[in-house]
Amino acid sequence: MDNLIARDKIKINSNDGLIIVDIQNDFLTGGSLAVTDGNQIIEGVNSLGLKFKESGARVIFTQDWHPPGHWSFASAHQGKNPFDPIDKVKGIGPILWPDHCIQGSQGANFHEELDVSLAHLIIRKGYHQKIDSYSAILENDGETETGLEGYLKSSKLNRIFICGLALDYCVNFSAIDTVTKGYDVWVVYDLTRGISDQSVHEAIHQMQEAGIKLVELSNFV
Ligand code: VGL
Ligand code: ZN
Repeated sequence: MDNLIARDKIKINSNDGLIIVDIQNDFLTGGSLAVTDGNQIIEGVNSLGLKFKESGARVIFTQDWHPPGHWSFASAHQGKNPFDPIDKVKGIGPILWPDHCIQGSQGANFHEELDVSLAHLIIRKGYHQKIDSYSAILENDGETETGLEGYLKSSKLNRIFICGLALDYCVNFSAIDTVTKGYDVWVVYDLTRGISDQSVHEAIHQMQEAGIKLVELSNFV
């Protein structure tokens, strides 16, 4: 892994944005879709977020925000179990999930140690009953926009850093969409954790192919 991390020293400027993806109770210890060791990134995310804010850059949080009975939940499909693959349903998949991040629930709240006061923007996604949204930019139907792109554009950002959960889903899809929109995209690897080793492996490969760079907290000066 070490040889995939860029060695660049990064000085944050006012055209930079940090997207902090889905650090919500359901993705953390005790949550319904807990990501292994997810809690370990919180302290570093807070310190990087502060660095961005103090450097005049933008800090954006995303929040997975599903209505009860959302179609990404296995419980909404007869005979399906969490983590079953699903295809052929536009806007959903490739995986069905346990119920998680239900609007207004404790599981959907940000972790209490996450410094959400750093936020310039909080973007909620996945709130259409029949469309999932792994990406912070485009929902899984490939056409419904979250609105984040307009914000990036009007804030004149050109370099976007991404951290949070989960590396193999929402971080990966957000990074791919952002680079596709023409931004210079960096994933802060040690401030992410993934759901499964196999899909993390695939996600890293995809990100490399797409020209997304990996860095670590220690790259920031
Ligand atoms: C996520 C699965 C379902 C994520 C969200 O934040 O990566 N994964 N919903
Ligand atoms: Zn979700």
